[in-house]
Amino acid sequence: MKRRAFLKMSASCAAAATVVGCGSDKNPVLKPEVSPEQVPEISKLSACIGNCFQTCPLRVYSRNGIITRIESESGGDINFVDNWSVDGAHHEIRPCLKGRAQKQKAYSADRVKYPMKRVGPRGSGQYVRISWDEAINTVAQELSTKIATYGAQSIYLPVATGDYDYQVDGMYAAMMFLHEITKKKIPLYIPEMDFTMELDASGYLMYHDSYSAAQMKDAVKSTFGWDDLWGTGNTLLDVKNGTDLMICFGYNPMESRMGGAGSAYDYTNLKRQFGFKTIYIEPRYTDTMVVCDDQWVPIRPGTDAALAEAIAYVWIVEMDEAPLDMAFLQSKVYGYGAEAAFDHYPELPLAKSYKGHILGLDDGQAKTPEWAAAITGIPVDTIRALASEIAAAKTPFFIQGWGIQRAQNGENAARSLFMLPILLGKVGDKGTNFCSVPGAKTYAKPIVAGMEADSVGNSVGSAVINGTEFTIPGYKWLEGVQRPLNSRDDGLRHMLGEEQAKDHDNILELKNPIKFIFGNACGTTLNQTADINHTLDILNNAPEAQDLFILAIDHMFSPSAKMADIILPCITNLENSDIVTNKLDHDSGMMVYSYVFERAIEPMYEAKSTWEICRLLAARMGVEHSYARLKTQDEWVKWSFEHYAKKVPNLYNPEDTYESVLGRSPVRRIASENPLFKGLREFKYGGATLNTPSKKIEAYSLTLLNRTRFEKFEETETSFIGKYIPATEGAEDNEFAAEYPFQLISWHHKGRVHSTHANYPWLKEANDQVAWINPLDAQRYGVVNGKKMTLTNPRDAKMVITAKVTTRVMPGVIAMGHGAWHQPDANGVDHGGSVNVLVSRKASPTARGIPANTARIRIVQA
Ligand SMILES: Nc1nc2c(c(=O)[nH]1)N[C@H]1C(S)=C(S)[C@@H](COP(=O)(O)OP(=O)(O)OC[C@H]3O[C@@H](n4cnc5c(=O)[nH]c(N)nc54)[C@H](O)[C@@H]3O)O[C@H]1N2
Ligand SMILES: Nc1nc2c(c(=O)[nH]1)N[C@H]1C(S)=C(S)[C@@H](COP(=O)(O)OP(=O)(O)OC[C@H]3O[C@@H](n4cnc5c(=O)[nH]c(N)nc54)[C@H](O)[C@@H]3O)O[C@H]1N2
Ligand code: SF4
Ligand SMILES: [Mo]
Repeated sequence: MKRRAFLKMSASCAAAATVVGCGSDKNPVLKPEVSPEQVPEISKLSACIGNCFQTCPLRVYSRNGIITRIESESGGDINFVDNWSVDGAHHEIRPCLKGRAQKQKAYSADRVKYPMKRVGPRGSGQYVRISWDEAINTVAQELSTKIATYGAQSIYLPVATGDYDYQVDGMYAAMMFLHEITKKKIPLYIPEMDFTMELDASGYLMYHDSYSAAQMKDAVKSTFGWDDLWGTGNTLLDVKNGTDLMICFGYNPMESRMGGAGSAYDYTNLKRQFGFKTIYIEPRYTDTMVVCDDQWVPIRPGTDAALAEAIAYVWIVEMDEAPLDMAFLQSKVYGYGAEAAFDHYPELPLAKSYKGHILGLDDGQAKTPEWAAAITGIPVDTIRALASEIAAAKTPFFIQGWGIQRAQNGENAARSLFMLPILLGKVGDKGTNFCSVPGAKTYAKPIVAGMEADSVGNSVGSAVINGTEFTIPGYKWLEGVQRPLNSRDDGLRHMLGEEQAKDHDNILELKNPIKFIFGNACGTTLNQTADINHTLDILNNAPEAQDLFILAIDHMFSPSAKMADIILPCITNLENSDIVTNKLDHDSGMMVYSYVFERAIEPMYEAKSTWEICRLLAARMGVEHSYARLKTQDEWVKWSFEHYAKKVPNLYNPEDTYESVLGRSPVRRIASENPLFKGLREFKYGGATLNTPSKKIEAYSLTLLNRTRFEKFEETETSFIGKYIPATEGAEDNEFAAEYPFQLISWHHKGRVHSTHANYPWLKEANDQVAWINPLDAQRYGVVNGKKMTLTNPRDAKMVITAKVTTRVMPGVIAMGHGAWHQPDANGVDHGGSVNVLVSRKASPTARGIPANTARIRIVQA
């Protein structure tokens, strides 16, 4: 945008601003004192912070304090040569369009400029400006009152990923602060020593599973006994060890790992070099297929498990178990067939085993390709051909993205897909993968403002700050607002584990509903949670929500921020400084990198960092000393760098200091193998065992069986073997299928990271929010490409959205990118294309995760 146009826009916002955050024309920050042309352009190294996790460096140019342009970082580490890309020495961590468009983030008309107080219903966007003093006093007062009245457990830190990459600031600052105001000692009795020790814990409520991969994490635990998902997938680089076939279920790195150091780059390069074939099983023809196509097998959403079972049927029955690794199944897998009793576990008859289910001994239905064809929409011949092709592969690399598990029967589907490599015994071997997202060992969040986490990459909340006493499945928060959650029905957990539940009739229950939501960088209070209309209704009208207080710390007046009672203006990454380490094993590709980034521009308006906001709250509540521990935010960044550098000696040079690395290009190294994946090899060929009750891979999950002692699962939806279970509002839901003929799915779109970046005009122009519909369906329902159509679901929620008529989506499915901002009209009809308006609400059975890809809809005829 031209500068003049920008100033004009600021002014017009000011004229319109009664209740929203557009600034007044008194804004001092944006008015340069000399003409911009007289001042030389300078550049600073910033970082793209958020939940895409690739944390690309941004080279930000500015003149007189105002950003002129953002480019990729082209310097650095010339000695770094990767050994997988064609031009390895030049492998740069290039930002995608979202990174480069962030000038429009800094100067967005949607920015929150001052502390704001809500004066209308939640979601209405009616706010008035208040002072920082009033805001801090009110929030501190609310926190104190809620803790005194309802207990610390009523303070909830929700799934909120907008500033995930910060090391010192952001979510970690919020956790540090909440810890300080709710910390407690938890007694742990050690019977062997007849001794009770005291553990440090946080008293506020947090989540143990997020919106990303709760069902997958549950599936991994149920099958392999791993407590976490991170550290489990094989590196893509391992394809050089002979991978001859890649089988991808719902895997689209070209959009969801699209940065210069993301797996999209690795994958395309490896494919070019090693030439393995890929089969993609997907309802859509994705951007990844556009670039790296071999074979697309369209599948109805939520039915991958049925395909997996039919492939297993062909291998077991039609090929007489020939492709199976029987020695492996017998010695390393529990429950492929019948099993003898052991410990207190009863005998497992054939009918209840995996094989028994495939044969139909349990339900009278053999899982033939004919059976699966009717469910999946994949022709019988294709299923048989897939089964033989996969069986013939020597080194198959199975990948499963997370779109499949982010569904109402997601954990069953994920486990069912794990069975393909397990049956073939292709587990832990070089060049294979066990049907998960590929990953690599990167450096974890090693230092969080003075607290050390472990080196593998603990998930948020488990180890970063000692652990919170109680955690809930992240998706359950809205029910948590309505009633106190418990361990039996809701999966509430205690930091000491399930044994704690025994004391209270096998139930652990919170004392009160959630009364305070600390929404820092949070979109899950509305836009990112299933069934937006329901969320609005509960938060506005439920009796229990009347004294609920929601705080938003955000830089945008996003739809979710507008649920808050008070919104505090946060600086953007461009106004902040922190240390970057690419951390989660699957999100960035096979490169490890780190850098310390500078403030590219000064903080704008009255915005402050989350760290600073928490410091003010801490001061008001008398815990500033223990929160800040005599350091400023920048001093903690410095401290973190120094401790990080010492901890990871191969990354930085010994002579590097904070001062010398601040603003310097990233250091880069090649990532190594994931530890848990490596563990699978030791499990297969060495004496290592798994942390499951049988100490083996569990085709029949005793882990899950054990959980039934403490938790209540819906019987019809839960299975101890990974199998296809029809979902409510899923592919086969006949109650809805006739009237709501389409299944709706969403994907993680290149134009946004969830609802973040959704409002920059450049990005909107480049990525029109449209709904994909197949030409056959369009013709049948009179839908015209580029014209609006109205979609509705069984709860009568409605969305008006532009149709994109394309063969890239299979018939019977409508698909759109997730994360577009909710824009309801006066009748509550969404015009923003925010998919969660239409998504179903019912949580998945055992992980209790979001059913994001489970929805039935119809097109409302004009
Ligand atoms: N650009 C961008 N990148 C991102 C994000 C973002 O918002 N934008 N988000 C980040 C985060 S937090 C996460 S958790 C990851 C998410 O990573 P994923 O969960 O893997 O990404 P999705 O796009 O949700 O799903 C992957 C693919 O699964 C397909 N799919 C959906 N349902 C089914 C099904 O039933 N069967 C099959 N076979 N395929 C199905 C979708 O069409 C999609 O192409 O991405 C990360 N990266
Ligand atoms: N239907 C459907 N729903 C989904 C998904 C799906 O695939 N389909 N995916 C799910 C997944 S995997 C995830 S992880 C969740 C993600 O959902 P969220 O974690 O809620 O992510 P965002 O929607 O990006 O919300 C982040 C908020 O933080 C703000 N923000 C961005 N950067 C900063 C910052 O630096 N500081 C502060 N203070 N605020 C900032 C943004 O303006 C925004 O309001 O969505 C889930 N919801
Ligand atoms: S959104 Fe992700 S890939 Fe794009 S610039 Fe930011 S960190 Fe890099
Ligand atoms: Mo996610």
